[in-house]
Amino acid sequence: MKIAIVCYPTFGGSGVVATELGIALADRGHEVHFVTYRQPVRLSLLNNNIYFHEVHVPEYPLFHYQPYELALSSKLVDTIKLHNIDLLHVHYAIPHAYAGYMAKKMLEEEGIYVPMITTLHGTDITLVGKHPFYKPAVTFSINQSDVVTSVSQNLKERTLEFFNIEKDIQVVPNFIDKKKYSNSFTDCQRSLMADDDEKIITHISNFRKVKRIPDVVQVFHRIQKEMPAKLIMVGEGPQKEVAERLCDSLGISDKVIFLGNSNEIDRILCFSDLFLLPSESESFGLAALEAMINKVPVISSNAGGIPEVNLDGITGYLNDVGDVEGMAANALKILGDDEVLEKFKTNARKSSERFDILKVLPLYENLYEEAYKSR
Ligand code: GMT
Repeated sequence: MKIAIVCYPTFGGSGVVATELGIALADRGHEVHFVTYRQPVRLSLLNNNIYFHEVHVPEYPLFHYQPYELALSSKLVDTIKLHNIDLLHVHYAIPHAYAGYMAKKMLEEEGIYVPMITTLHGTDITLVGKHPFYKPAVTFSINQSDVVTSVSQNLKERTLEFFNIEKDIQVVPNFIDKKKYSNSFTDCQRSLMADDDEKIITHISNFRKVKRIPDVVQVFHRIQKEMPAKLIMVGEGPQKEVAERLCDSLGISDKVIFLGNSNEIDRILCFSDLFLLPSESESFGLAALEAMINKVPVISSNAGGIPEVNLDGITGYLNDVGDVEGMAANALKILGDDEVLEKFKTNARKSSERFDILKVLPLYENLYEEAYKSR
């Protein structure tokens, strides 16, 4: 099939999922066209089934806000016509489903029918989408999609709760590619980050408020009182400075390493002993899954879809949002005994295989076929 994928090209989970999906589809022989404003961060174009079409938004002084949706829908129309695209898959409802719908309608005027799959990722529903300013347009564009998927059962339920949705929503979870990790765990180079006796605790995110970054620091603060440990903070975002200041005021700055955005997530996770994800809301928690495939147990909140990924007492522990005492106690339960740590590491890796791409990709492919047939 010839598939156009619209996504955010950034380090965020929805962009990562869309990019990895496109790469996997291309490996399976599909022709994949990414349409977005910058080359997605995890995309290398070394595959002759992958194309990238950049959306340009010319600056014009009359506009207080430059009209990205308009430029995107026009680019979609051109790309779909030029490359005879069979199907459009948009990731993150805002504004992609809206722009996709407009492109579909313009193409229909010319007798071209292209089905649209919309994948809901999380904050497009739970945070931004349900805001009254956006809600009517988001509801409309979800209902106008030919197929709607959500990345967890919890996100499906939240979507049905917040919006008046007439469409069936299919749950297609985030995924990892197990075969990429078969040779890992041999050369982790942990000595680059910590002394031999120190445990390494890691957090990776976009440092937005929803991630509850101060809780990460508070949990670590309690852990390092009981055992030698380092905290590695990976990512960039508005709460990074807050975290730096908090580390300073708690006197733990020398034990916390801020690495910024990184393309070497697996290398970092390879030498990590524990992953922290205390989010306020999280539709799935791709970062937790990436930790688990790298044999890293997860201490997380029980928000949103996280319990579908991190299994309490098996791959890590779940606590209520904000319960930093409980999270720290559970972290110490795992880290305090090497045998227990090893058991959790093994469980994390094994459990992550539920989300192997070989299981998830066919779910998308089946939906594509159904949508294509029903044109
Ligand atoms: O985590 C973020 O804030 C980034 C966000 C995104 O849209 O890129 O991630 C969302 O989509 C991911 C991929 O489906 C999910 O794994 C994340 O849980 C979800 N984030 C939230 O719901 C906060």
